[in-house]
Amino acid sequence: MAKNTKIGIFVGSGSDLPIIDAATKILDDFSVSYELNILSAHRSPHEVVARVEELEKEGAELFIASAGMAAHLGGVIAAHTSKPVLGVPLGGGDLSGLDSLLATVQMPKGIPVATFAIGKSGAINAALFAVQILTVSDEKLRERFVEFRKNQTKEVIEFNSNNKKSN
Ligand code: RP5
Repeated sequence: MAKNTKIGIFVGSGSDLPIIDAATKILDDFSVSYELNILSAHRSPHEVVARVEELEKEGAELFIASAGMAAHLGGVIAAHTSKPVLGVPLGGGDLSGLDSLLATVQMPKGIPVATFAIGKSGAINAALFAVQILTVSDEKLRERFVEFRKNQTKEVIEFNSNNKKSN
């Protein structure tokens, strides 16, 4: 059964939600459909795989996986789909995210996980990159993305005008 969910988002724990909210906000702003699942590669592996496979059958075009500590979520999802997987490592553990960064980025050849920065910046960039992937086949979305970038630049220039100092 084909639904209209473009992006499957998975986080490993409810404790990850405050960070992934930054990604879903971007997707909301671009009116890109997603489904957010809180399922762990370790604590509920069968449910992760089942939902990834269902989402792909339903028409999802890519996945975002975000987890902390020994973050295997991106790799497990990538192993069960042919769609692109964007990985967002999270801080918060004793190693401040270096653990999840390495666990997410150091994939063995053959099963890529495109890995972003640790934490909120990575979550935002993964969402923006997901939008960029979708712009390849969606001209209207591409126009909105270009507009977003222009506005972002404008904000930087305005901030500079209002705050620069000299003596
Ligand atoms: C990972 O372990 C989760 O993604 C989370 O970032 C981390 C800690 O999980 P909790 O113990 O807070 O549930 O699986």
